[in-house]
Amino acid sequence: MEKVIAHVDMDCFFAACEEKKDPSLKGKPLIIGALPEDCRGVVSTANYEARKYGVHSAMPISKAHQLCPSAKYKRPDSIYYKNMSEKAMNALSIFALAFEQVSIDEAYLDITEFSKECLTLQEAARKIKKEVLKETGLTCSIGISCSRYISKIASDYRKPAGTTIVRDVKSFLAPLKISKIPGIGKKSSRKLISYGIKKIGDLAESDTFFLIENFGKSILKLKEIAKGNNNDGVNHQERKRKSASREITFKEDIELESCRNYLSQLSYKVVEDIKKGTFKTISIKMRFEDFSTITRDFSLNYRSSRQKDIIDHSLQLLEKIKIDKKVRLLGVKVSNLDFPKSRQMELDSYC
Ligand code: TTP
Ligand code: MG
Repeated sequence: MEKVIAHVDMDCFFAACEEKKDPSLKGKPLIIGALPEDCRGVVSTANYEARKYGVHSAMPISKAHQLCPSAKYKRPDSIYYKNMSEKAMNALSIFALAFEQVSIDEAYLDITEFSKECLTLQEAARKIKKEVLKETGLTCSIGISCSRYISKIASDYRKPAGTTIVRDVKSFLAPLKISKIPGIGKKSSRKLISYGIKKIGDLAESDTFFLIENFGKSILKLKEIAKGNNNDGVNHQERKRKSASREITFKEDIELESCRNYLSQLSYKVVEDIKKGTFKTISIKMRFEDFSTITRDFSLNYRSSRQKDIIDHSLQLLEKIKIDKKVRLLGVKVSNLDFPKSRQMELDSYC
């Protein structure tokens, strides 16, 4: 492959984040979105156990409740998901010559150079997945091919935690349902099926004049994709890091006052992460024994890169917390980041 494009998509992202936050949710059906008592509203996502009952994204919550009344239902925690997304994207971007995040849980990576450092594309995928798992504790699925469209289709092919490498594009695509092509919505796919075009291979073989007459000229790009003639690359975005954070989940819940002993270790790692960067805002996060979570932050009126500032201010934030519960997780974050030109260039050349 001349150009190697990967599409990475996190597995049942919102549900996986909730399972990470509260591991007791694992292995049982979990539905994120509206709650059944809301009556209205839809499913944002469901974990794979709930999907076995037919529950899927955008389904009315009342229908989901009929199909799977025993599931746990949770409202989305957008701030937490954005934080996890940021961690996943940071982890992914180090492998990419060009990097393009396209939604909260998916990105395109041009890994042409990185793949040369690996013996096989399977090994490249393994390393990327391992890094994402290390940084987020979550799994993702990867599709790799010479084109963004094909890689997007491929990342969905073996979910969850799958890797699909496509070399012979035409024969990979031919047996897939027409709806698998990004850009073909429900309406178009129904119309194509009504003309007997059920599989991507059928579209590839369809008469061009017939297609234009019935679907307009824009279908021709999709026909070219169906024929395997597409090598669109990654639209590179500059990636400026917005925050850096480190957390510890304790093996056994600890007393609140014992948290102070971990600030030095956490802040050291945070400073390592941003290297020569500077920050203005320092935050701490605590999750208690009952899984309730709080965050507190403080903004300096100057830029700092010093570990001591993080320790001093997180200690002050800690001392103001008067909650009589044991602590399960402690996190330290710095945000409002800035990097000197050379460091930004280093980051940019990485991407
Ligand atoms: P997706 O990647 O489409 O779905 P997913 O990550 O939950 O599952 P998969 O393993 O199949 O990739 O979407 C990412 C997140 O976006 C998803 O976890 C929840 C949110 N989302 C909605 O809120 N509404 C929707 O209709 C969809 C499709 C997703
Ligand atoms: Mg996903």
